[in-house]
Amino acid sequence: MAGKPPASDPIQDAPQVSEPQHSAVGLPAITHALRIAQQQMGVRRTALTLLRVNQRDGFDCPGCAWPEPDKPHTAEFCENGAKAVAEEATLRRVTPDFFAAHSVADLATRSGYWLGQQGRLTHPMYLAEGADHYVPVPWERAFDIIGEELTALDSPDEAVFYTSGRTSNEAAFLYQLFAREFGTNNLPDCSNMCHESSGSALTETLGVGKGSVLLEDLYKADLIIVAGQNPGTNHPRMLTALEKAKAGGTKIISINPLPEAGLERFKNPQTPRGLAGGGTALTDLFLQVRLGGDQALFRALNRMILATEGAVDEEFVRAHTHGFEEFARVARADDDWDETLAATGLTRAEIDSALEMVLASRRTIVCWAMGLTQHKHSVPTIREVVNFLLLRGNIGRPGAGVCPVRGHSNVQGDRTMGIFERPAPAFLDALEKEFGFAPPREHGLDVVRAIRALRDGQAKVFFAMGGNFVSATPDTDVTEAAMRRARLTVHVSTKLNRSHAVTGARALILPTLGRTERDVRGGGEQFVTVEDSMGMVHASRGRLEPASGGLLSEPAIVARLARRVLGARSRTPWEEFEEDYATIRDRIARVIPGFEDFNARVARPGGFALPHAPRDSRSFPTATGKANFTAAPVEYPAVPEGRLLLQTLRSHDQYNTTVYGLDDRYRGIKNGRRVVLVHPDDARERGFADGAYTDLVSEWTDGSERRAAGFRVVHYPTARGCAAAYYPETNVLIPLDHTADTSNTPASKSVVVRLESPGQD
Ligand SMILES: Nc1nc2c(c(=O)[nH]1)N[C@H]1C(S)=C(S)[C@@H](COP(=O)(O)OP(=O)(O)OC[C@H]3O[C@@H](n4cnc5c(=O)[nH]c(N)nc54)[C@H](O)[C@@H]3O)O[C@H]1N2
Ligand SMILES: Nc1nc2c(c(=O)[nH]1)N[C@H]1C(S)=C(S)[C@@H](COP(=O)(O)OP(=O)(O)OC[C@H]3O[C@@H](n4cnc5c(=O)[nH]c(N)nc54)[C@H](O)[C@@H]3O)O[C@H]1N2
Ligand SMILES: [Mo]
Repeated sequence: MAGKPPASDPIQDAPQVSEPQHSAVGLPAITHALRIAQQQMGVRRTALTLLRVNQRDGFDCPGCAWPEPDKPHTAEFCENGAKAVAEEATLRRVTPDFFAAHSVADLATRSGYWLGQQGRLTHPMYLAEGADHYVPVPWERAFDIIGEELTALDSPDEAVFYTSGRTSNEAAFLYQLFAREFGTNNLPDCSNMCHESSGSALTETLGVGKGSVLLEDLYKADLIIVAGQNPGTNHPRMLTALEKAKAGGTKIISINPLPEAGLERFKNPQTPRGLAGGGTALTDLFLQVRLGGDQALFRALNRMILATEGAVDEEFVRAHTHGFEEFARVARADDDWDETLAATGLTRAEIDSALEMVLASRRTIVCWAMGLTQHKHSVPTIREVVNFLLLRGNIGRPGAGVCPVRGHSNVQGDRTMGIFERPAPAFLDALEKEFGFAPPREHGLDVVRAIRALRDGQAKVFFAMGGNFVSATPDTDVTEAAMRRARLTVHVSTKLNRSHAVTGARALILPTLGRTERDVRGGGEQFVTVEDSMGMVHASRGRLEPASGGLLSEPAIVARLARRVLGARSRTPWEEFEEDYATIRDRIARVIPGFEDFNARVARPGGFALPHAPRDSRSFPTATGKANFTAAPVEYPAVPEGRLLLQTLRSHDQYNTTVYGLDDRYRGIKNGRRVVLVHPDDARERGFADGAYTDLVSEWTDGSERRAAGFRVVHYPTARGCAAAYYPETNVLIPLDHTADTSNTPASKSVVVRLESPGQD
């Protein structure tokens, strides 16, 4: 059964596998981070830069969206934050000479890892129609080219303006303002692929699409449930918070098909005990759920709570909620334990133990990430989590609430600033009043719909504020073909990535400043602001010299583009915005609730918290004016005989599509990414020994198949019937139409696949 990976494999994968680890961080993490950082930045710059991360006068870590504690530790960074910083603050450069030496066709054969390793972009670059190479282009000419193509469109809705979640509040606010003055709501963003399901579920049930807890709530909770999240890799500073909560007596349940090392045991690198000792055991109860089994699990807990005398917080339910009777009726009727156990893969005893902990807790928080949001039935799953919390009054009191843990460092802020293809009418009214133009009212395209529009020739200009659209999105072949149909593709980027090599007829790369860099405009030295996962807004100020004198900041790029494209028809003071970001914040303060007196409040150390009605006053701005119970039927993915359910996830050495290295230390994998983790019994049943090679073939309801070739099978203790492999390599397997109901998020965590020996058909 053994085979070799295909010779064309862009990364020379040679995975070596050892036992998965049972604890996270500690000294190896620091050594690993410093090694990567010093390779990119050298010793002096590494020390200077890392000391500024998440400090009050420093910059916001470009890694994850986990909040900063009130008094940051002098080294309030984590291994993966350090890698994110090193990736940006690298001393390597991609200059016009690099583009002269490498044609676009050449770049398209390179791996994402190789492209990212080349360094920071230094000059605006232009690929003319029919040309083989990007050539340097002056900024003003770049804006002219975009202006030409945008003006030539039949309708503003033929343009798409994508955002990735690192963009600051100031840049995001200007960007959506420009798109809407231009005439479209086509503002898809990475959130569409990320926490959109959380936003959809929470807006409908609680009236606010954001989390309802602050950092201090974690320390007050009796019970924290972490479902579908791997904080050891993706939100490492969350482990410090969990450790502190544990020290105060909090219990933790983790729900995951994989036993993730970080949740098992944490060795805090910022304490001597964590560095030298055995660390803290975090998880009290591990529920090894099947992929997509969470809705069934929470429904089972809910019906058991309903059946327990005195377990429901009746006063809260009466005073603050709507729809309880209908929900209780449906949940009580759902009493088929065989189905619950089949859907969850758990035993009755495990669910009983969870219930015991739930009933013993007066204050419960549920944290979640992509394991809950990227399934077909994600929205009803998260609504069931809300039902679970509402039943015992766990919304709007200290130590309790919903905690969707966001990904990109400012993805939540971008949405607050209006990066949304379906803006609320009140937001558009406020824009109209402030800026004196009539914003388009029709909904725009989200990520999946934008790809369809490009594919079908209905969208012709694609503009990206950051990100790596063709690698992050599903159905790689379809998406890349769609992108190649565009008239013009434009990327505002810090680093080279695959989206620069898969272009429309014409293409531009606009290099920009990163978080770590000094931003000096006509009005003096600027700072920007961001909002973390818990709705705290604070300033971020870079100190490093920019990677090149040729860079423009994101706000400056948008302002100049707007002047060129909108010309005299815009009454917005773009020039003033470009020179002094405080003037942008003054406008944000007038348009967006919660930002009153923005400039003064953000000047205070630590920033300020945005209001959150359910958290602050148990008031719920929903259609019913109350928190809504919902009663959806339980769903879980159907897996045909002999097939596995594949989740596509992150390794320890990557940031989304940016690959830092080829190791996934906690999972025992080294020097390779083309691996598929399969339960030993499932692998053996299919004739695959540990170390054998396989193709992954996904099967879709319309009978079509997609193939990702040459993966090494790793026998791994995942839940039965489930498999795991890294994204973005596996995005070729996910059909464009395989999305979550309501939120339209690609269902990247439930892909039906079969294993097939290479060469076998
Ligand atoms: N270092 C680093 N940090 C990051 C990122 C990164 O790539 N690298 N990405 C950032 C971004 S944008 C995001 S959105 C977050 C992502 O953070 P995570 O959501 O932690 O990222 P994933 O790797 O997708 O991991 C999904 C987790 O959910 C589990 N899971 C999968 N399916 C299910 C399920 O059906 N049920 C349950 N209960 N669990 C399931 C998986 O086993 C895994 O532990 O991290 C952010 N931070
Ligand atoms: N199969 C599968 N697909 C997924 C997921 C999954 O779990 N499985 N996860 C989804 C999720 S949660 C997300 S959030 C998306 C991520 O989708 P994106 O946000 O589009 O992708 P990233 O890989 O984070 O983008 C990396 C690029 O951003 C640019 N960049 C970095 N910093 C800056 C900056 O400060 N400014 C600018 N202008 N550019 C910058 C660099 O050029 C870099 O190459 O992927 C989604 N895709
Ligand atoms: Mo994300």
